Amino acid sequence: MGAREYTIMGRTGITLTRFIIETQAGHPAATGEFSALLAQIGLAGKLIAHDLRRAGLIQILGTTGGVNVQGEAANETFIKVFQYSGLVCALASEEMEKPVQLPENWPHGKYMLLFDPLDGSSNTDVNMPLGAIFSILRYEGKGGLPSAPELVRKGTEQVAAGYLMYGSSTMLVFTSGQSVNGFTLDPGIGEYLLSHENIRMPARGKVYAVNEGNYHKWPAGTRRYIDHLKESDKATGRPYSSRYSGCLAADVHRMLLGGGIYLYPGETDKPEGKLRLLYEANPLAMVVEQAGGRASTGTMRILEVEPKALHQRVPLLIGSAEDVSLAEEFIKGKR
Ligand code: AFP
Repeated sequence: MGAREYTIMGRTGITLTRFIIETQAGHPAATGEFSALLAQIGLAGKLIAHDLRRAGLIQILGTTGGVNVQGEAANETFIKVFQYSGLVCALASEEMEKPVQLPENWPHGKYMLLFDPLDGSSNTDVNMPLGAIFSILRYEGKGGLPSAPELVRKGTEQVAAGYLMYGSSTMLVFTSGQSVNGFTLDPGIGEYLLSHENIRMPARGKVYAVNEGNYHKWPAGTRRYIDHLKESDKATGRPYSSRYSGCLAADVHRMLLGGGIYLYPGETDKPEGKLRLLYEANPLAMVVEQAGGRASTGTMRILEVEPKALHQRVPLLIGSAEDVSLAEEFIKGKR
């Protein structure tokens, strides 16, 4: 049976481990490296979720807190899980200016992992959802470890991407380019169970997510689009509802399941917006596209943006295909 013919049907409730084994069985040429990498991401998620459950107790227990202490801890967890795993040849974090120095005389795999270890970190203090976002690329170089510029690759070159979400449950959602599947951690048994199989986004939603406090800094087209969503029109389901958590992964997760649009546009004082192309926009764009949605800068597909730097920022519109297309029309001045 060829890889293309192999699909997992009706498997809700199976463990992540079994899902990985079965998916790998559909790819006879697979070495198992990729499967192990996904399993390790699941492990990082469990360790971070465990830490976050205690975050609210940190002050009570007198543990020293600092700026973004949970973000640094989550970053350390990712590094510990992968640095000596032998599964990656590069590791780069949104939290660190340069890629992690991997041990030279140690086995390494062919994958490069880029991650945002704690997305929405300021939500920690107020017990709101948090996330982590990851992008996986394959290194085609001949031996040795890739240099930092070799990690700067277009979104279309990603082989897999996904996010972890720490909300009322911990979830792992990812795609390796064929479908998007979501797993929910059962804390009782410490296993991720397939809870959202082959996620497909509605073509349109009824919800928008944006930091509206920045309204007066947005380009005119973006302002007009948001004004449009607030108008009343039964035929097009307006006004839309507004929901914004301050955690990109959580907001995109909402759109993935129920439809709608998330925006972080460019602003007068930061024309490229806030979000990072390689750590946030590209991986979420891959997930959303695989679920039938779209991700755009306002004028072009996110996955086709030619990156120039590891920490480059980009304006982001992401969500249901028809919502993103309409937003683009406003931004391009066609409406
Ligand atoms: P942090 O991870 O630094 O807290 O930033 C979170 C984030 O990148 C994304 O998750 C949010 O959607 C966005 O920033 C929130 O930014 P604003 O506070 O400017 O709305």
